[in-house]
Amino acid sequence: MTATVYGYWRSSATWRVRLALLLKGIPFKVIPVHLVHNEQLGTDHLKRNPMGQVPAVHIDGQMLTQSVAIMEYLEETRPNPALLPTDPTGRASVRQAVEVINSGIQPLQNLATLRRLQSEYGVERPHWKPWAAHYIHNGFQALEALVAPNAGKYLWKDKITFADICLTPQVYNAHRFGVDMNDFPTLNRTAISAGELHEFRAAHPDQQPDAQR
Ligand SMILES: N[C@@H](CCC(=O)N[C@@H](CS)C(=O)NCC(=O)O)C(=O)O
Repeated sequence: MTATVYGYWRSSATWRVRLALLLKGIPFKVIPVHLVHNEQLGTDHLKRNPMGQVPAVHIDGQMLTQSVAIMEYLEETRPNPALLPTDPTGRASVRQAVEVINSGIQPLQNLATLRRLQSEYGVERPHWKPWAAHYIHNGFQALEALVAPNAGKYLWKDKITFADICLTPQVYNAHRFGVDMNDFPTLNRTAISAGELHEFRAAHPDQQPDAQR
């Protein structure tokens, strides 16, 4: 069955879902939802995702939202190849890395957050970049300390997991917002390794049909 991903080329949460689908070999098509044009807030999309965000994924006859919940669903319904370690400690470690990014960094530099800074508090666009860079830098400092003891070629030993899936788009945003990745040697090294895999190359925003260069 072909899944449908409603997403935006440069959305980090959409990128996570693309990666999980590609790594598990699940066919999917993409329906672009243009975030800058506010299509995420249109009536049709709010029916798919009442948060007014991307992604939303139609799979197995249902609409799912929240990229981490979608990855967990895919892992439970299509366990091979596994994207979580088998042991509880390893799984907790990977999920811990996921949450640092998913709840500790990404929401603080999301478009709606930055727009509200401006509309409600008068924080103009030139200040968005240092705002976002601050939260990425803080989160990456914690993440580097958490993952370094268990990292191998990738964040969890030599195995691609949800942690790499979440890290890759966040590193892309780090570059966009001017964060120096040399401050985070493990994150930088493992993100470069993962980026060499063909699934990671195919999931890159520049390869998406709605990419704007
Ligand atoms: N926790 C959500 C976050 C989704 C999210 O923040 N999506 C962003 C793009 S990465 C979005 O739709 N932003 C629209 C906006 O800020 O207006 C998930 O993981 O799916």
